[in-house]
Amino acid sequence: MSQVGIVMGSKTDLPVMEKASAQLEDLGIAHTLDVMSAHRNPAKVSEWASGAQDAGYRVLIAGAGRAAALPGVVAAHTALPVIGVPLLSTHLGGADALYSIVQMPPGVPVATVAIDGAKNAAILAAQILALSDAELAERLAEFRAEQAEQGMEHREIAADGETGGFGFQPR
Ligand code: C2R
Repeated sequence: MSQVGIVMGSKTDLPVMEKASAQLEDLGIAHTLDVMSAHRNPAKVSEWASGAQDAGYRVLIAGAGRAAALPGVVAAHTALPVIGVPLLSTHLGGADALYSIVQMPPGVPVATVAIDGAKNAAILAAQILALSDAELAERLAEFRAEQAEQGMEHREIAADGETGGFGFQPR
């Protein structure tokens, strides 16, 4: 049964939202990926979000660009935690979606990550699930340790002067 439901406002959002899917895959978390728009298919969004808890989902991730109503509309229809991903668009640089998603009225929260922050949305979803899943908590701890290890490798490469221009001096 899928624990995380990822939705996005358009199939044009897929290249970014796939990163959430890839991260969940890496952590071994069953999930679904779907396109639906609160503006274009409001009845579909309402039906999906209202039934999400009964369908077995534990956390929802909603990505949208421009006038990004989708994450808020999903949150309005469910008691599950909803993570919103504002997506970059050409005209307003993603600030349009960021403001639309982050400024939810009191009472209906959406946990908002960075513009195009689909990977972090997946990690945050995993951290929520890990509160009641010790094995997942262990995998997340390994992920963090590997990440820290890679950070140290980057510092060593930079110290050797082999970076070809990281643009910083390690302390
Ligand atoms: P198209 O590329 O399909 O024209 O969509 C989508 O997330 C996408 O980034 C352009 C942008 O419109 C966004 N969109 C929303 C919603 N539905 C579509 N923000 C919604 O319901 O919030």
